[in-house]
Amino acid sequence: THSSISVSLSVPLSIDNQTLPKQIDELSTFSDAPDPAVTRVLYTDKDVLGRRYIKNLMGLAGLSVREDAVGNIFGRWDGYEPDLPAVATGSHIDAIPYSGKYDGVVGVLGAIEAINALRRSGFKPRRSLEIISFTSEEPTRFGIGCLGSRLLAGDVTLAKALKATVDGQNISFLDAARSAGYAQDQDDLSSVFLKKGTYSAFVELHIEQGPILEEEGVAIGIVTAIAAPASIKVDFEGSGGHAGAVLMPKRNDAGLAAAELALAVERHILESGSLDTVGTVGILELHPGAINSIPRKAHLEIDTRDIDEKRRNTVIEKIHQSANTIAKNRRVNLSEFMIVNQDPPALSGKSIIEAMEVASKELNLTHKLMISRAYHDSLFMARISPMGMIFIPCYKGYSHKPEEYASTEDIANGVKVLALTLAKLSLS
Ligand code: HGY
Ligand code: MN
Ligand code: MN
Ligand code: MN
Repeated sequence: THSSISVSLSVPLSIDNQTLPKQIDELSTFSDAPDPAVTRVLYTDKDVLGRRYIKNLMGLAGLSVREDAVGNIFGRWDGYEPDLPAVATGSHIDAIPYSGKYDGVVGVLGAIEAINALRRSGFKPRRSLEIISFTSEEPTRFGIGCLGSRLLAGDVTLAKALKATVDGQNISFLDAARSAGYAQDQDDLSSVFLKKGTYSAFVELHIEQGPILEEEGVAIGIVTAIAAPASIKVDFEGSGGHAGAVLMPKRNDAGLAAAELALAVERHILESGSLDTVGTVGILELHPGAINSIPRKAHLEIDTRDIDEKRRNTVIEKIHQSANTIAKNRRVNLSEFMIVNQDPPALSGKSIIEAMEVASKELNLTHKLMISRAYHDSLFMARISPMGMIFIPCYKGYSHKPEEYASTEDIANGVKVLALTLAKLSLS
């Protein structure tokens, strides 16, 4: 098995602890939010600057760089048996509004540094090593997370849906992609689909986005499964009217319907009886949004996840029932109840878990098996290749906010485990 592969390096792995943190800081300057927050949304000019930055570093690392129709970026180090399925790694550099500078970035810049460290140690890959910087891991612009990796995994429905998808400013997906230099010569996105067997393994390095590793003083998390995410878009519509003149019995307030549904989401989540069931109403917009005008339209978006898919689906059914009941009781119209995605969880590949455990042991790093409550591109890469994830601690588990932080030492540990794991998988 992979784990028995011993990697003989002419010099021990060493991580450049000066350059990597500087690169993380530099990449974070390509942002539409003031420091220390980062906002880098798909296909915006800041995203394009970030992409250029990554492609340049991939080139400097001696990788051959290519991009697909939606802007997934690939940097490849050819092995001495280049026709074998390659070993892939990677993550994302897009950042949701007012978030931090480590989510995703550690798995892209860290992967490039892992390749540099392997080169410096005299390693020669048998299977090629390929770094992927995935397009739009975050749902911010077009409402669907992991858009790039879903397409790589061959999501036919999504490829079709994207031809009719627009963002909040009514810009179509294809026009947005073209404004960033992609999807030039075609609108058939199936060219993005990867052939089965393209990769023999996919490994992603990521901050934990939770407090466990830091609290327990463990250096490395080895992910065994990724929770099942789902997202729902809901619109309520009422007749609105004057906040002073319309008496309460005459109202059908869309805003109150949305507020009641948000609380119903919390109730249905807690009813599941498991701490692994979570739910969030992260978007709640009232229209027209004037203090003295009764909301005639309310738009809310619900994110709910669980490591147990059945339990999560039960919550979704209850939310749908509540939306109908609330609409009836409040005499508003439930004009939209759309399940945007309802994905199964993913399990990590046994052999990949073993390789990561042995690499952590060889590096004398404490490590533990754990689940990922956040979703990642790995969730979809698991559909086309055995997958594994390496977690490193982050400050108080903070993520998706400017206080997100991972220490240089923790990042270096993660990069070393990634480098050694990639080397083992490449020689397997
Ligand atoms: O929301 C998530 O789980 C991921 O960080 N986009
Ligand atoms: Mn994220
Ligand atoms: Mn992420
Ligand atoms: Mn809507």
